[in-house]
Amino acid sequence: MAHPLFVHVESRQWARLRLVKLVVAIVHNEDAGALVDALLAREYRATRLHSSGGFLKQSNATVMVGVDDDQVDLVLGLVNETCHPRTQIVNPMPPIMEPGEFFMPYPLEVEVGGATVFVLPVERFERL
Ligand code: 2BA
Repeated sequence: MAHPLFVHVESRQWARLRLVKLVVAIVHNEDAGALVDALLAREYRATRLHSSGGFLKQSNATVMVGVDDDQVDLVLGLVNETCHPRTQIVNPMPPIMEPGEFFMPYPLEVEVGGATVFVLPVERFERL
């Protein structure tokens, strides 16, 4: 019977199924370069996507890294070292006003990042 951690790849050849995770890190644009460089320096493979935040509607970066299970903490350590929290000022949208009403917009300060990270199980990982 097939072992759950092994897969039959060709006749009489069995390869160990690797337990792989996908680390998805949403980071500040200014930190993304340093994060990708740190990952590549340690020979991790990474993909950087251009993204934007739903709340601030400002550009940020999403970095995807496929790694073996036992490497996840090392990758999270690199995210922690390279991505720093910062505050950003948001100008709130004015509400719908009745005639004679007025709205005094107070800029709002929000803390963004260091990073928002999801770690997902990967069912199958192949480089063909
Ligand atoms: P944004 O959605 O543009 O959010 C930027 C920052 O604004 C957030 O920082 C948080 O401090 C604040 N914020 C977001 N939604 C808010 C709300 N409903 N009320 C008050 N303040 C709010 P972070 O939490 O560090 O998130 C940074 C970026 O990470 C987000 O940019 C978004 O692109 C992503 N993100 C955060 N949480 C997520 C989640 N649960 N799912 C998917 N993406 C997420």
